[in-house]
This record gives sequence, structure tokens and C-alpha cells, in this order.
Amino acid sequence: MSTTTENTLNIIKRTSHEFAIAGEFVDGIEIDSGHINNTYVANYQRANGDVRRYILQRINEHVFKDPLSVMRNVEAVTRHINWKVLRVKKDASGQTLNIYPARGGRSYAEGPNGGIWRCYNFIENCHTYDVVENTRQAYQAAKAFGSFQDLVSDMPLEDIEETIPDFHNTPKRYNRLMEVVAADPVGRLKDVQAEVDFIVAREHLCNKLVKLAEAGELPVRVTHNDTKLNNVMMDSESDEAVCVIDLDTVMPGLSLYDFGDLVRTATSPAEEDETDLSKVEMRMPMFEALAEGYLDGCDCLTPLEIENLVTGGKLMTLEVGIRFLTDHLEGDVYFKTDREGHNLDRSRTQLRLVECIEEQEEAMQGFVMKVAKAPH
Ligand code: ADP
Ligand code: GN1
Ligand code: MG
Repeated sequence: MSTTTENTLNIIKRTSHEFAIAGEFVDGIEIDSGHINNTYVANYQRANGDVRRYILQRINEHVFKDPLSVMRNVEAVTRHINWKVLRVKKDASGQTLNIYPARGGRSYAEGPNGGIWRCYNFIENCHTYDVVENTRQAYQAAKAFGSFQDLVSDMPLEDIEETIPDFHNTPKRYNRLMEVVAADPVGRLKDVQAEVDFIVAREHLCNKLVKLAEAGELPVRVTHNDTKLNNVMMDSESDEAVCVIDLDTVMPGLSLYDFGDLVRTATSPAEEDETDLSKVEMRMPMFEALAEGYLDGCDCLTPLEIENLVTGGKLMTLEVGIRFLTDHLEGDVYFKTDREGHNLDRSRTQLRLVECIEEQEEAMQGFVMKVAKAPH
């Protein structure tokens, strides 16, 4: 968490007043994890002295061109999950995301400086990890995202809007990079030829999953689409996964990109923006825990999906490497950055991880096929 200025505190206070929260505002803080939204915690004290925490978020309108359609999706998904957890899973013990209502019964409010804001319950006694420390954490995170897939598997696709078109269309991400390479708008191409060459050598891989989906062989499902490790809250004491968060990108998609984002973010011991590439690794025990966790959490995968889980990992990592490099070449207009070359550093770790996956692809595939056959 970062230090919070007087101005930020004022924004937190004024915005949180717009929502149906009991008690009086005490203080607030900004959370600096996450590359997209602005996220804050507001503390409110109730009449009995209890202090409760709430999450306030301003939706990034540069990334989400239609924030209200994001809110419609988030409302539909949180309601469906809350219903299913209680009525189908018969589990009232856990914490789920809930949206607090605002004026007019809306699920959002306009902030003092504009923008669309929403308010969630704070998931208590939990934290998120940027890097997995052990196989238990990897298993738990993957099981949570697998269960998420399972929970939304009976939502009608037509109830969910495509808020970012072609979000995980890897060939389109590739083509966009090539356009930016050709235009070189801020003159950064000269330093990244090796990265561009690495990606160009893998052009033929990019369309594998999109083609199978277009042919109707892979099912298009309601998917999370941003299943990075720090989008699942884990219990601070037991490391049990408690709640999947960051539902903005829930859209029609492929389960394989969701599993893939776990491989991308939970197999390497290095941070996403590590500058020492020798630290990047695809740790087989972590991958095994991810495959076991995801398959334990999710019963609905078809044999062809299972057969392509490893490809999902490789392509998601390549795709995010492409996106970071594109943003670097465009002058850092999409992802939040903290330093010069931040997106380039991020892209390099992703491309190095692609290499590591390629080196162990056969063993990874062998493990998935073995574990899929075992009863789980
Ligand atoms: P972004 O799209 O910017 O990644 P997230 O929704 O992932 O935004 O939120 C950023 C961070 O804020 C998360 O990684 C998590 O640490 C924290 N956070 C978000 N929602 C909650 C919540 N309901 N309870 C507790 N912490 C949360
Ligand atoms: C962003 O919002 P956050 O930080 O969880 C991005 C993902 C990328 C990820 C890379 C809406 O996720 O697609 O994979 O950064 N979210 C959006 O770390 O673009
Ligand atoms: Mg996030």
C-alpha cells in the first residue's frame, strides 16, 4: 500500500459517502497493486464502535470504454455466484464479493472528479500474492479459479457483454504489435529488436486456440479472463483461497486462457517485472499443483480443453509478453508503470518464461494427461 495524500483521502471520503455504508468515515488508503483500476480502502466506524473496511474502485475508462457494461457484467456474475454458493453448493461459510448500492439503486456512483466508482465488501483476513511460495498456494489458487469456472458454467453467454473486444485473441494481439512495430510511434523500436524477433518466430503458434474455438471444437464459455495470482484472495493464516476478485473482464472466452494465466503468474519465482532474467523459471512442481488444483476445482472441461491446457499456458504468457511490448512501443499508454522501461522489463520476463515452458512442454503435457486420467 502507498502513502495516501490529503487529496486522495478527500476523494475516498466523498466517494464512499455515495454508497449505502453504515457508520462514519474514519480514514482511507490507496492500494497500489493491480495494473488497471484505482483501488482504495475506506474505514467506517459503526455506532457500536466496530470499524469495517470497504473497497472503493474507480473503473479505468481508458481500458474499459463502457464502464456501465462492466458493472452490468459484474452485477450478473456476483449475483449468480452468491446464489449458486448458497443454493447449489449449500455453503454459507465463505466470503464472496458483494456490491454496495448507491443513490437511485445503482451499483455505481460518479466520483467527485467524474468516473464510475463501485464499492465492495473488503475480503477480511486475506492477502494476495504476486509470487507463489509453495505448491499449496499454487494448488489453492488454481482450485479457486477452477471452481470459479465451475460456478459460472451455467450462466447464459448472452447475459454477459464483451467489454473489451478480442481480449484474448492472440493473433490480433500479434497483428497489433506488428502495426506498432511498423509505426514505431515513440522511437523505441531500436532497443527491442531481439524481443520482436522472438515473437515473430512464434507467429505460427498464436492462432491455435482461436482457430479451434472458431471451428466450434473448443467451447466458448463465460470466463474470468484475468486469472493472475493476485486476483485471488488467500487466507492470511492457512493460505486457503477464499475469494476470486477482479471480475471486470468476465466475458465470453476460453477456459484455457484462464488456466494459462495461472501458469504465467504462478510457476515462476520471479516477479512479473524482474530485471534479472536468470531468476525466471517454470517450476514443474508448481505447474503440477496448478493442473491438479484447476482440475479438482472444475469438472466441466472437455477432453480437448484438457489436452490444450499447456498450450493455454504458453500462449497466455506469449500474449501478455506481446501486450507489454506493444505498450512499451506505444509509450506506456495502457498498463500503469512505475519506472522507465517498466513494460519492457515485464515483457522480457514473459518471453523468457515462454522459453522455459517450451523447454519443458513435453513433461508438462505428460503430467496433465496423467492427472486427467486419475480420479479426482
Ligand atoms: P486491478 O484491475 O487494478 O488489478 P483489482 O480488482 O485486482 O484491480 O484490485 C487491486 C487489488 O486490491 C487486489 O490485488 C487486492 O489486493 C485488493 N482488493 C481488491 N478487491 C478487494 C476486496 N474486495 N477485498 C480486499 N482487497 C481487495
Ligand atoms: C492487468 O488488472 P490486473 O492488474 O489484474 C490486465 C491483464 C494482464 C495483467 C498483466 C483489464 O491485470 O489482462 O494480463 O494486467 N487487465 C486488463 O499483469 O487489461
Ligand atoms: Mg487485479
